[in-house]
Amino acid sequence: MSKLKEKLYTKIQAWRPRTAKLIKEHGDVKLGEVNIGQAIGGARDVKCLVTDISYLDPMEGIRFRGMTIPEVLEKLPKAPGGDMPYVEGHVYLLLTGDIPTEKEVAEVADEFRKRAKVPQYVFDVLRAMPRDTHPMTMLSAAVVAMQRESVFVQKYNAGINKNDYWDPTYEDAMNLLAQLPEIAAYIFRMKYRGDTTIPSDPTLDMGGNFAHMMGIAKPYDDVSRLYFILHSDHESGNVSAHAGHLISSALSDIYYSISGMINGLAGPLHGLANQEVLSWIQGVMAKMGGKVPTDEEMRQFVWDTLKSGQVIPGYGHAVLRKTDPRYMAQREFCLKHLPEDPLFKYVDILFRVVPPVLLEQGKAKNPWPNVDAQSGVIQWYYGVKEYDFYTVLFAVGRAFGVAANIIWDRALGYPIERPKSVTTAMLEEAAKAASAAKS
Ligand code: NMX
Ligand code: MLT
Repeated sequence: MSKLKEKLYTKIQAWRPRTAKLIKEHGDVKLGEVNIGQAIGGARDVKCLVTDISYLDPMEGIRFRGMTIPEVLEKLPKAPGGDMPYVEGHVYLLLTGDIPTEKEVAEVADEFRKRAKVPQYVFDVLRAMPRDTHPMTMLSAAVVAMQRESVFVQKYNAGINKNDYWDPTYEDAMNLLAQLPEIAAYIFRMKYRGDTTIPSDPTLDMGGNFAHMMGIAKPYDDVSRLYFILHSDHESGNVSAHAGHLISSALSDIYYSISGMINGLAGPLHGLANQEVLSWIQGVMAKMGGKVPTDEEMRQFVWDTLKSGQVIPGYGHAVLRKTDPRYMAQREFCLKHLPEDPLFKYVDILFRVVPPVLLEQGKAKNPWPNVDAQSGVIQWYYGVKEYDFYTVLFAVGRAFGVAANIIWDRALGYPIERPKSVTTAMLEEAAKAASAAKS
């Protein structure tokens, strides 16, 4: 057993009695009530999911294992010569809740290295797809094609004890995570760089190797590390994390679950917003003939978009009620590395202009930018101008968090998810009864 898996098992054993006690002794304690608005309105604020991997406070933003983004970026061991932590260290943190030592990071890197070989048939599947297929479709297909590799399925069919489900789930998760960056880079080079794919370099860490396989020089290794860490998790209720959890609750293996996670992320209201931001800004640039607009010109453009019945991509959030700290972390990177970039200047103007416009319009509950408003600029600057690809980068990062959640779901024996639905007539009945009680 690897050191990480051993440590995880110790943590799981210590955690299980807490969950068991809550269910057994306090299962009927109320966390809140559900009203009609929530039942129709996408279950906003309904507290019915449990995760300890991350928590999203509306005002503060995400904490991974109790740590804010600046704390995570400061405390995790860093790749030599870089400013950003190893992705491998972040995986250790997500899984165990502890900051790893350099040695522990090296052990995780070694574990990933041993699992990194992507089966040839995955590349064959990708190559058989029409080249103009969206890269998210390719990624999802590649992941689900690998389902035949599932250790969980083999063990399940052999009659494994429920208590041990987490073990083959860990095996599947670590195998998939080790291979996902290469699959993503392969899609990129095959689709957008004339099919000149670059073999993996096993001497590099995950971020460094991803930059190498993308064919992009430093500091893109740091960009990749930052990107994968920032996108890794956003508690359980967002579409991608929830999709992964939901699918895996049926004991579908990690390949089915992560493929489903990718499909959820591919919607324009969720992860695809990062490509929408870029295509939208390109539209502004074309209208402006490339010149940087004044605040007033940009304001007009934002209003035109709203008046045509579209959303402003990269702004708003279902939970956050302030600027997303993931936006701020990327903004800081831009201010350091690309302050004069014309696209960054556009994004900077939007940061000033969009929130007051959304406030004036009065619909969006959160007028501030989310993670997707800033991320494409960095990719564009380092040469990844094919913005269809941006959500693939989000997906690789998100897989680290969702996989950690799924391993813990299996360790704590979370059951199949099955909320109850009602009919419109039942809601009308409930509304009538409430009105009668009031009068
Ligand atoms: N531009 C225009 N209108 C907006 C925006 C926006 N950025 N954000 C919310 N609204 C509207 C929303 O469409 C809704 O309108 P209506 O009443 O006509 O249906 C109204 O404001 C109330 O919505 P909220 O309750 O504030 O937001 P909700 O929780 O329903 O949705 C998002 C959250 C993120 C889907 C929404 O803010 C949005 O569509 N943003 C733009 C797309 C985006 O950036 N998505 C990425 C989110 C982060 N991620 O990576 O997943
Ligand atoms: C995410 O990272 O999943 C998004 O910010 C969406 C969300 O949390 O609702």
